Amino acid sequence: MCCCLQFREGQVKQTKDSALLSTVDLMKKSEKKEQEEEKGVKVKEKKLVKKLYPNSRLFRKWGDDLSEEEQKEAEDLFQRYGYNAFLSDRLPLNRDIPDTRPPRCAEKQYPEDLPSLSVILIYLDEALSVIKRAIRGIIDKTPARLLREIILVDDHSSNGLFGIQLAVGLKIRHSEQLGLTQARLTGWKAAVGDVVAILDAHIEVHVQWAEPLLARIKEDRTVILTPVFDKVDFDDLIVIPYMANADGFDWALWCRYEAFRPEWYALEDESQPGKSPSVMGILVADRKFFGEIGSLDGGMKTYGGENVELGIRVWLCGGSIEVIPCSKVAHIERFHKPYALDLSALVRRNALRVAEVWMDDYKYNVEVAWNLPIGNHGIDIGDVSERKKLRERLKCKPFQWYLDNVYPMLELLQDLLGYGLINDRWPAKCVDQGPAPGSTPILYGCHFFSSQHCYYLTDGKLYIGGIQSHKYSSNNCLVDPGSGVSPGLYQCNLAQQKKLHMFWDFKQGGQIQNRDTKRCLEVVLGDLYPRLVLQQCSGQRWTIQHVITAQKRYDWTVMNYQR
Ligand SMILES: [Mn+2]
Repeated sequence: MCCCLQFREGQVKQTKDSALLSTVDLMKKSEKKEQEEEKGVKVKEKKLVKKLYPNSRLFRKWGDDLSEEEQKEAEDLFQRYGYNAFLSDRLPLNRDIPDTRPPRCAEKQYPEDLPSLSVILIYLDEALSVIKRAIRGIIDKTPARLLREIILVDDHSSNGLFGIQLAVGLKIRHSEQLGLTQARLTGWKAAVGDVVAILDAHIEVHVQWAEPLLARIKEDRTVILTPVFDKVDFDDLIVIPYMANADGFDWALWCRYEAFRPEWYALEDESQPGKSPSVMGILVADRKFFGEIGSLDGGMKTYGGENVELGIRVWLCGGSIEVIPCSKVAHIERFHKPYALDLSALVRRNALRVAEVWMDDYKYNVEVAWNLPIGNHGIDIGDVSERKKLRERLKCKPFQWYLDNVYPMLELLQDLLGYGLINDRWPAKCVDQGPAPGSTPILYGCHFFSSQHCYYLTDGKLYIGGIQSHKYSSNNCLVDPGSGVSPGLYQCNLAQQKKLHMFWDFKQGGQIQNRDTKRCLEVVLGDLYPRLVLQQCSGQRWTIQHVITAQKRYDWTVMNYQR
């Protein structure tokens, strides 16, 4: 999938069925045993092999018994693909993977007469055995009467299209690298089945993955679906079961797992489809409906944002998004991705594009999340006029409707007066949340990362170290502990409960003074370096990077109240 599972893994609840996890292990052991039996009864001496790559992530829990030659080959392939292609080359293409669906899924009956399916596998620099295993699984686990074709879309890999033979299907190669969104669009345009499943090529489908998807789309062609991913570890390729979650995002538009709405949990049946604000990137849709609702934004570059754009658009313009727990796909989480190393600049650009077209005045939240000046970010987002016309043509609802009805957990960030880096008379030093986990903010060389992003609110709170996008998350508030010279940083809700001194007076270019204790946040020269302290105000002045003017705040608030 497109998005950033590895960045947001903390969100995921995993089931701990070690029996399932050890399947591949058993498989490996039995293979090894056979090899040894072939070689006769000679008892092999266990040789100690030198570890050539003690720091490589590949060998952390795998590869102890490889020769030096094999280690070299495995490491080379790992550097190239971001996963263990060496092991993949040695596993059967039809290896068994555990059935990780909720138990009730196996009892479900699906109609015989279902729409036909085109499976689109997009890839860039993928190991041949990984692609072949994906194809083999799709052919083995999709009823032949339903599988119309498999389409491979190669986004200009350096290793070419290989010699894969497809009985039913197509191979398409981009003549230059166009990015994930374009690769998905290329596959969709070429497809002829009733339904398209647009997947990554580093996946293995589970048993009966297609039927629940096709049955749901047969019921309602305006629903765009996503299967549930299991994680395949990049090093030992073991399948780790993930439970179903909704797919959400933060205001920077990084994707993240999200709880379903309360109605889903009330069903007490984890095999039921759940509504979702967005998709992670891979998707299943009625082929024609997908076109009617504007497919994907072809102006997206390389990576990121297109999944959120799809989610918002589908909900606002007459469709909906669901996660289907009975359809599972195991997905290799790469250690590193083949696209550009600095993905964040691309995600930022794409996120601003989504904001401009779909978020009305809430687009400012995306600018705040990326620490850009409101209404003046200066970043080229390409031409969005066609997407704006599409929004009009489809008569889509305002973004407020999405916030109210689809993703009410998004925090609205309405009460900001200023945000960004805070610094004082040492221009190269900034207020920083300090070593985590800790509760003492410090002065540190300005590096512009989120540990130095500060937010000053209308009620006098001052957050340090980033701002949360969701109502269930807590920010960290600057407090005056009342004694000592060190300022403190506490979760705002705890600070509020404990009635800590957490409200500050601050105007651009002025002092930062606590309302209760009247002490000021100031800098003193320590023995070696300047230190951040609380003390009797001496008139030290501070500036915050971006100020939200009264006029802008007024527009923004009025806009929100009007709806
Ligand atoms: Mn992927």
